[in-house]
Amino acid sequence: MTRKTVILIGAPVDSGKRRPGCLMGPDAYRTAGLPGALRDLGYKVEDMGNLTPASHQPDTNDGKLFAPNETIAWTHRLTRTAEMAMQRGLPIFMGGDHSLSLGTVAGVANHAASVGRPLFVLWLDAHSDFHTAETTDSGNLHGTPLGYVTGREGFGGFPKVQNRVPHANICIMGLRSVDPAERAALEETDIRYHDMREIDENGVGRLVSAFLKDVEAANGLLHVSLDVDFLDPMAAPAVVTTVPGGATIREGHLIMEMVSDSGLMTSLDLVELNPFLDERGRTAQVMVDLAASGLGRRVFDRPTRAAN
Ligand code: Z70
Ligand code: MN
Ligand code: MN
Ligand code: MN
Repeated sequence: MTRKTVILIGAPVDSGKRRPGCLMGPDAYRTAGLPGALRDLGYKVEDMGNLTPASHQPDTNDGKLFAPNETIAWTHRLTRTAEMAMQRGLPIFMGGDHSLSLGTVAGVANHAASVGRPLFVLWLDAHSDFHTAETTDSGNLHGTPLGYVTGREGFGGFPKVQNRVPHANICIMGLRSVDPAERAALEETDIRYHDMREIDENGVGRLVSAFLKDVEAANGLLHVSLDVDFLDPMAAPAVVTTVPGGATIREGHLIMEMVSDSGLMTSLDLVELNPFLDERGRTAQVMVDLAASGLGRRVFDRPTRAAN
C-alpha cells in the first residue's frame, strides 16, 4: 500500500492559557515514539521541527486577554504552515495548547476551499472552545478556536478568517465543561455536540459513524482535533484542567480506529499535553497510541465493511 507522507509539525504554543508547560509537548511526542510508530505503519515521515510564532510586540498582560499578541502571531504562522503542509501530505500538529487550532484549522480550511472540497472538523474535547476573545471569562484563548474558525465576531486584531468552517460540518464529542455564554451561542448553531451523557447512552461508535458518513457523502476533508482532556484524567493526567468523567482509552481508540477505517482524515491536532504534569510519560504515550490508531494501527485487522 502506498501511504501518504505524514508531516510532523511541532507547535510549542503556550500562550493560550496562564499555566505553562504545553511548550514541551512536541518533544514529548517525539520521545514517546510518534515518528517511529508512523514509519512502522508504512508512512514516509517528515519532521519540520518546532515552529516559532511570527514576530510580534511583547504582551503586557494588563488587559483581560492573556498573551493576545503571541497567540495572534502563532495564528499567522500556523495558518500559513497548515496551508503549505496540506499540499504535500497529512500534517500532524504536535501542540502546544488548543489555541494553536485557531491557525491550524483556519489554514486547513483555506486549503479545502482551494481544492473545492468542504472541510469537516471532529473536535474531541471536554470543552467546546466556542468563546470569542470578547466572551471569554478567563481570558485564555485556548477556549476560543471553534469560535474563531466558524467566523464569530469578537476577534479584533486577529487575522480575518478567509474560509469559515460551516457549523453543520463540526462535531464535538466529550463535552462536560461548557461555560454559560458558550452554551448559549452553541445552541444557536447547528454544530453537532455530544456530551458524556450522550456518549454513555449511545456509545461513541454510533455517534462517530453517523458523522463520518456525512463527511464521506460530501466528499469532505476531515480535520481531527484531539484535546488530551477528552480523556478521563485517570487515563491522561498530563493536563492543566483536569475534568473528571471523561472518555476511556477504549473509547478514544474506537473513535480513532473508525476514523482510520473511513480513510477520511487529512489533518490532526494533538493538543493540551503538559509534559511537566505527566507520570512517566504515560499521557504522551496514550496520545501517540491514539494518533497511530487514527493512521491505521490495529491489533487485529477487521474486514472492511461492504458498502450496501
Ligand atoms: C473555559 C475557558 C479550556 C481547556 C479549554 C475553559 C477553556 N471554557 N480549558 N481547554 N483545557 O476558560 O474559556
Ligand atoms: Mn480544547
Ligand atoms: Mn479541553
Ligand atoms: Mn448554522
